[in-house]
Amino acid sequence: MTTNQTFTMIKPDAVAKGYTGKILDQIISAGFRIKAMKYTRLSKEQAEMFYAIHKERPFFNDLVAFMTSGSIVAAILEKENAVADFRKLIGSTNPKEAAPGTIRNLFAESIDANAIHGSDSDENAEIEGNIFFSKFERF
Ligand code: IDP
Ligand code: MG
Repeated sequence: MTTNQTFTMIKPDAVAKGYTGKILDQIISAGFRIKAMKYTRLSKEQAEMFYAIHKERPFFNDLVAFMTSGSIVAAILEKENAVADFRKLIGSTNPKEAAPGTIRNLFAESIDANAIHGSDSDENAEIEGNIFFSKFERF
């Protein structure tokens, strides 16, 4: 099922550097509507649940430590073709490979501290959004 929604997190590196406003501006300018948004901090349990798919990867513990190191901004976004268009807007996982003008190209410095998350499928967008927002928090 295509919902035209995706889920994002502005990661602790970008929030700490004061890029939240600039990143939200890019997202809104690209035509995404904010359906829900929250400034919060992940618990270890939440970060481990969120990234469970990567738990066998060598960087898993570092990833959980990084994602719990500071505040994040979580949001559900809506647009036609949301998942694919948002992945394009944020650019490659490694900012060194991210296309010019993408959010990771502009605001990320390394493959681990890469400024922003974007869901990779409609199914994961639904699962990830549900970790952060109840149905009463989506507008
Ligand atoms: P994505 O965020 O572009 O979907 P994934 O492969 O799903 O990339 O990885 C999830 C997150 O794990 C990345 O955004 C990044 O923060 C971290 N990560 C991915 N690959 C590496 C790596 O090789 N070293 C350290 N961290 C990594
Ligand atoms: Mg991913």
